[in-house]
Amino acid sequence: MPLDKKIIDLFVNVSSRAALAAFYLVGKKDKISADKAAVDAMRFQLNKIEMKGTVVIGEGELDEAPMLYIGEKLGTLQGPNLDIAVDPLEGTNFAANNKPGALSVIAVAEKKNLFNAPETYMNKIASNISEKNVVDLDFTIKKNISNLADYKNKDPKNLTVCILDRPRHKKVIDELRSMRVNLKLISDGDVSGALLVTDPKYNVDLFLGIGGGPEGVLAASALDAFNCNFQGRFIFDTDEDKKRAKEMGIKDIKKKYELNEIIKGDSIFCASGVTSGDLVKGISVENNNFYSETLVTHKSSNFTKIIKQNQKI
Ligand code: VTB
Repeated sequence: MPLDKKIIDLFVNVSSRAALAAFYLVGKKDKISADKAAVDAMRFQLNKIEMKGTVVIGEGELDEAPMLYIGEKLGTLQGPNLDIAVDPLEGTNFAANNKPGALSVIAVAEKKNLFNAPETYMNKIASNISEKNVVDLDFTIKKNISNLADYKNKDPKNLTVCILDRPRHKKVIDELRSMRVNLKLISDGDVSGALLVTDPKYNVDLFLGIGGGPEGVLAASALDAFNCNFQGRFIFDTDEDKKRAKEMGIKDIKKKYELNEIIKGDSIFCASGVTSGDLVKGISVENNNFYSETLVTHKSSNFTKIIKQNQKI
């Protein structure tokens, strides 16, 4: 059953109020407080919504975190049964250091339709090509780039790949450089990194690399509404990770997840800017009002839009 379009505004309110709360701590060099402010605001707003909500992706696992933990029940406990994924402050470093790109992010789907992701790393690939077998997580970098170049009828030197700037990506980055591919190296924030493939105006043809698993699921929720492609494979390095995967019901820990295995059915995704970045502008406050920008998607109504609001604090 599709999610009622009327509830979109409620979730835009959740992410924009969380962004406002984090905004007050932008540039304070205190990512923990900024994150906590966003968590508290998100939780407060979510609890006002008429729904039986369950956090499937949150700030911590089970009893680890006091707030917005996986399994936490939210809302008035009347109304639709919803699964909720949150990243109240995606890019805590950006907020702490007053750098572009901090976001408050939430994704919502009907119960059992949003993947319950463990807090491990995930190897990801995203593009705006919905056909299979053009780019694939299991192809070599070379094959992905040459397929993409053929598909887009572009020279590899005119393709741009977005990837987190991490030592673990050295080999991939070196390979891309040797093919003269343009790089967009990001220091954090791989939810927005993945979303740069959604519109040619961002000039990113492919997103790839290893980042947070929860961030992968959040990005996939939005990419689904843009009819883009995403694949991800969790990385379970330690015995503890493997144990946790088992507890979460993941049988094949090497499985490559397709987009429609991560997010099913209808969904709503909202990402509000805390600081201005590629996707949306950050919060600004004037007198008793605040201005926010939120990237919103609603899968079933093909809705993908940046909602700009000016409202009372
Ligand atoms: C990414 C990014 C996050 O963590 O998932 C990244 O989206 C991955 O972890 O903003 P490492 O920093 O350990 O590489 C963040 O940068 C921070 O949560």
